[in-house]
Amino acid sequence: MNTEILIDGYPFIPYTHPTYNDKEMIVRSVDFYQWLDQRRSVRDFSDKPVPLPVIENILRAASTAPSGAHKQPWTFCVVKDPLVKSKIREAAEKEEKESYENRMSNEWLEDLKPLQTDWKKPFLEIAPYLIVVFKKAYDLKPGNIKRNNYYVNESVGLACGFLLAAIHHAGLVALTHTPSPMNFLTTLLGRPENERPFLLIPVGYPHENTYVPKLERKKLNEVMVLY
Ligand code: IYR
Repeated sequence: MNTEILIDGYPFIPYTHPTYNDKEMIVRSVDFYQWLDQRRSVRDFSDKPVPLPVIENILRAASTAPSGAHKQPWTFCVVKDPLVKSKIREAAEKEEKESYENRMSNEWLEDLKPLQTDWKKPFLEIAPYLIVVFKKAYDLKPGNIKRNNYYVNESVGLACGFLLAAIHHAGLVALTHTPSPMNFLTTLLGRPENERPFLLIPVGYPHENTYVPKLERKKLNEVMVLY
């Protein structure tokens, strides 16, 4: 049965979604929170291969995120090729070394101490995949016609949030890595002029015996204000 209607000439379809009673909602929301709370940024990866279809599904999930005017202003470059990964590592470490040694403030370095990070990024070669997320500042249509995108940072940030949740759901781990500046990714991956690097996300299994910093999450009363 075709339930599509036209509003001002534009197609609309009925929206159906399950609803739950209060008790069910409490249980579901607690379960979801507890599951998400187990996600951690991981820097020690195993080189164990991950099937490409898993990555493809994770990216399908990420790409369901809402975006300004539904422009979906993102490109996910999936890097599996060891040679490309090693070029990315080399370029990222060059920038990171400069950042750690000369660009980052003392306060910043102090803030990072609990995470014990440094300029060395072996995970960029060890993780089976690097997902390099690009934001599209604008769209390039055939004939080099430029079309605007809207709320690009918000949109791509949301897609990355979905992406991290999908990675966690698949039983894999990731790191939201931001080597700065990231322009080298545009050149190395030969991206078009309308794309800007947004995040570099290694994905894979955690290395066995991985430790992560013992972090406290803010309590609800520190992040929520009820009016
Ligand atoms: N980009 C650097 C530094 C860094 C910055 C922040 I803010 C972090 O939360 C973690 C690291 C790096 O990846 O090491």
